[in-house]
Amino acid sequence: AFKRPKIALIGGGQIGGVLAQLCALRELGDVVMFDIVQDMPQGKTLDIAEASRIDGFDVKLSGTNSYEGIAGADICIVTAGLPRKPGMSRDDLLTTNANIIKQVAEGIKTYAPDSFVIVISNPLDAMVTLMKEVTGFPANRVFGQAGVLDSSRFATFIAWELGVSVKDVNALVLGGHGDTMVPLVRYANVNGCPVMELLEQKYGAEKAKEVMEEMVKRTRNAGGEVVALLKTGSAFYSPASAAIQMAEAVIKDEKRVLPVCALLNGEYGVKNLYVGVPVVLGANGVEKIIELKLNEEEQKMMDVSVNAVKGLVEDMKRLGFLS
Ligand code: A3D
Repeated sequence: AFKRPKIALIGGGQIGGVLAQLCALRELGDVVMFDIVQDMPQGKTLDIAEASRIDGFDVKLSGTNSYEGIAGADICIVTAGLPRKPGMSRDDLLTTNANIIKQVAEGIKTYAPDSFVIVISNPLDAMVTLMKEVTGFPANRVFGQAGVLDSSRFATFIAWELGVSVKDVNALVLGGHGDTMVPLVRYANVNGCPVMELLEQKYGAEKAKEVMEEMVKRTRNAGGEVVALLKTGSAFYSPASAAIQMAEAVIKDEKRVLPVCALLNGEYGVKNLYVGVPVVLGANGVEKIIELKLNEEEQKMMDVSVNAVKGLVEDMKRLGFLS
């Protein structure tokens, strides 16, 4: 018989709440929200469910404090863990969040052994690696959200700068989810028109370069910019939207081409490491990794970013989280 997809949200904080609401508004499936805080996920999902008549969605929403509640989930979206505070880097969260992700991974492995897992918790690349190791799931079923958001941020800044609709901007950010991420300037375009050419028309060649450099810098620091303004947490609307786009691609077998933190096996000269790259996302999760030909400068930036991820993985090994 047909059955509705079951979406488990592990972590019912700021991002978790928006995820639940977006799942409902888009009727992606039934939602169960897990959190360790007693009654909170039950309260949040009750609140969202009570808007169903108004918004016109019909899905089941429930909250739970025990992993049994996620039994049989088709897809798990993980936001459990602490967010950054002003002045913190994502890497500062490593030990605290690794302990949390270890527990979460055990819970998923036991109760949702056939699920796809999208990790959002930071430091992203390290937490996805740990999730993969503890669950032992195949790589096509364990991946991370970072690139969809980083790329959307880059596209937003380009749209603002050029005064064009953001709907027409395509921009791709590769690499790890940290200060060394790699916005691909050469491929950025407005409905097929190269962004650099448009910037040169507006400013001349020299100034165009400077303007692009500023946008690249802002993209790399975009998470920190929001943290500095919010003061009590980090971005949560946009990360939720990004993860929902990925979940939808899997649930509806869309074969979307999206930047995803995926396990590389030789692509981009990287073996056995989670890095952000464009992939085809469909009913089998990460169905294909797309390997772009990078020029020398891009490859150099990619190498720096890959080395930063390697450093994180080394730290996790030193701390005993990874073997
Ligand atoms: P927050 O609102 O604090 O929510 C985290 C939730 O996790 C809280 O409700 C906690 O109770 C819960 N939690 C803590 N320990 C456990 C546990 N052991 N099991 C289950 N739940 C637990 O944070 P948030 O929603 O703003 O952010 C969540 C994570 O996403 C953080 O690590 C952020 O750094 C990260 N984040 C990633 C991105 C990316 O693009 C990768 C963007 C923004 C935030």
